[in-house]
Amino acid sequence: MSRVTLSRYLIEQTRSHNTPADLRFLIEVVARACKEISHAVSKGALGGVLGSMGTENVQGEVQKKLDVISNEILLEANEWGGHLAGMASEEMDNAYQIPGKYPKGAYLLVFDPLDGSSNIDVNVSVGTIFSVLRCPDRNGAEGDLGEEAFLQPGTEQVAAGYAIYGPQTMLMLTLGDGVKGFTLDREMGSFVLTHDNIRVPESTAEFAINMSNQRHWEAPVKRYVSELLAGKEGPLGKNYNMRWIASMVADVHRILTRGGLFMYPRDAREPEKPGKLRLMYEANPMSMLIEQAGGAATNGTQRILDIQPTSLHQRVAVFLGSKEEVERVTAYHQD
Ligand code: AHM
Ligand code: MG
Repeated sequence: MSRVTLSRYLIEQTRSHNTPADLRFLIEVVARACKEISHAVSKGALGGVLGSMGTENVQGEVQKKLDVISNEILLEANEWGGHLAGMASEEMDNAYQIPGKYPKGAYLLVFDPLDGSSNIDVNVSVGTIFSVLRCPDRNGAEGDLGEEAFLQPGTEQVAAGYAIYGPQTMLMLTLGDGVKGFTLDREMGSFVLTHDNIRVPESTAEFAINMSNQRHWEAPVKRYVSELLAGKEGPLGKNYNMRWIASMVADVHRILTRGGLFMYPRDAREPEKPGKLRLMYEANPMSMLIEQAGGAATNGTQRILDIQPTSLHQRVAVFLGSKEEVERVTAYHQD
């Protein structure tokens, strides 16, 4: 049987679904950058890439060396090809301008270059999350691209995906027509289609949440999780299992593979922030993937993809995964 590489899949999409050639090129370039990041991550201590930079990003988080390296790999790979009007990332305060010497294109790329970076030094899976939007018409305006061009709801994403750097490096991708999974063949250097029709089962008996924050949660989440923990004898009448990798990419990957529910609710630790995870480059791309695989994603009160962003690094509460459980915990917020 002939193998379907990412390149071949994208060319077939161009023919059958009119995927524009520049979008195809964009995804190819992102995938190439992810291969490079995968290589850097896999070297670990041998590459001198572990540990911190001694700097903080815009959100006051300590930057790991690999956060910065991954960010640079993505910027350098994507700035010259003429397919982008701008980029934004977890690691940069403001929108990244395409240097004047390069042509500009129709799309915006938003990414978390290395998600779950607290796990890098302990050799646990991390990943790159990305979201592709169209650049709004600038009516001939010259000059720098402002943050407002990026502030589009998740429903406007034309593509979303992540690369996971684990025992295997995989790329999970949606162009709005289901979710495909590609595994990196390291000898050939190409991503090969290995997971053709990814579906999240509607019901599940597995959930993921950082239980250490329990005392800070809001009442609906406290109620819901206590019911999960009550198991067969409780109101839900079944035993649940729990997993928490503290790498959203790895937790979402498990859910895309065998179902489950992922929760990062808002909590009382920093009441002014509506959650920990970022809307534009974590919650939105993951929600698009999960919905495209038949699951659901809300912030407890509304569909994540419908939220109108007001800033680039905005945070959001996240409940995503198997439909039945997402609907249940969302309904508890309405009670
Ligand atoms: P990061 O982008 O700084 O790596 O933070 C996001 C990560 C997610 O991958 C993960 O789900 C979450 O933070 C874990 O948070 P906690 O350490 O509070 O459990
Ligand atoms: Mg992140």
